[in-house]
Amino acid sequence: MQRDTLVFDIINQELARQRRGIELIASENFTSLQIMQAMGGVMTNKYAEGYPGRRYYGGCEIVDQTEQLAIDRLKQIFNLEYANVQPHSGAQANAALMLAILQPGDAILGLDLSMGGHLTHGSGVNFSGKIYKPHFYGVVKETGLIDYEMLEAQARAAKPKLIICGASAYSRDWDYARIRKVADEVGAFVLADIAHPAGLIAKGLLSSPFEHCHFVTSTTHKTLRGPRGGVIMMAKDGENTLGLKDIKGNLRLWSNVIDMAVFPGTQGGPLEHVIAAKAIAFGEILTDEFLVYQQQVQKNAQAMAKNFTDKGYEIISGGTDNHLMLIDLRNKNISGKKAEQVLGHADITANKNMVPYDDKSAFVTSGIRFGVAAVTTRGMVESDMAFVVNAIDKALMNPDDAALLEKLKGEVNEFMSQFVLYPEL
Ligand code: DSN
Repeated sequence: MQRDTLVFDIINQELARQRRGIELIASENFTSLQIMQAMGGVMTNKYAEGYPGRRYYGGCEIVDQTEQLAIDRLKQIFNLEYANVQPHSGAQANAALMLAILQPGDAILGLDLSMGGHLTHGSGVNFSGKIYKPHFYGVVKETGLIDYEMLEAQARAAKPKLIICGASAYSRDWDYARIRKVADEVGAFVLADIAHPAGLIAKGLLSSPFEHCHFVTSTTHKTLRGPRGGVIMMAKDGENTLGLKDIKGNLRLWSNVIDMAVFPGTQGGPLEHVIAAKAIAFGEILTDEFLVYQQQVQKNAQAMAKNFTDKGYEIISGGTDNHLMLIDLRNKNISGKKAEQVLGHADITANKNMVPYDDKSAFVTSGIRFGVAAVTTRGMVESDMAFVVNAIDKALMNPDDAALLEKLKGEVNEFMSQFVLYPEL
């Protein structure tokens, strides 16, 4: 078959874009070459509905090995009793988990999307807000911190079956014990969606949700630096948290119910090429090198936050504990939408984001979100944050100066050339 140079030329353009720009989208990262090789390999050809050792297709004995490795390594990272590595994404992980533990119409309580939450935590445009009855908590206006009192009041009033903690644009650690306490009081389960900070949690740099939350979901491609995908985890697959019996009268474990909710409940054939790549990523996470990486992520985020604060930018909550920060641009007279566009002209990639109590729509927004996981993988250290923040500030202060932005783009490209990305490609 003739090589599709049209598509490969486009892919090469994407490689060039990734190499020359400053990548600050908080949910992105650069995987290792071996992870990408696994994703582009022969395991994409295999159908393997079911789980290792119990599949609906023949010829699964090899992919069983990589899937089992992925499960075992993930269990080792977080000290788990149960892991499902098949969810195609974080949204799929949340959909399966909710299918497993909720009935349609059950009340759920999550962080409001406009306060930093996620679509799958009850938004009206998502399955979670259509199938279940969503209630929300927010952040305190003055501090930008999770409003635990509001969360508790909402939990007592709405009596949700599930309380969800976790966010897409929240830069602080969570008080999982406090959430579990009110959950026990009202008879709710707790789900921690750690998609964003999972890498920091894996290395003990942020509080662990596992001892307090019944269920934990994550993506694998953000701070975990693996392939695009999702996982569902439990520290304890406790029988007594379920109480359901199967047709033979045996107590059913949550692990069985969740496995069934992933396949056949919400997905068909697992992406065994991606699962092999997850296994590699989890092996990388188990190394000391990954601890050094996550420590650098945290240092870079704090250095970036300080540089922004020194220039008069308003970071929601005043700083960051993790890899990201959300900036309210209203005192800088530029919308999130315009800021995203202007930064794009200088090859700096970020995304507009609503800030808590925003007066602008989700399409315009008053805020912008920055994360440092990707630039830290490129090799940046704290001292590099001054260049990055200066470049951002220059662009945002001169949004309509095309010549200045063009010159700045050249400076950004020159700066990024020292941080070599995928030299083998
Ligand atoms: N859309 C992702 C993010 O950017 O945070 C979360 O799914």
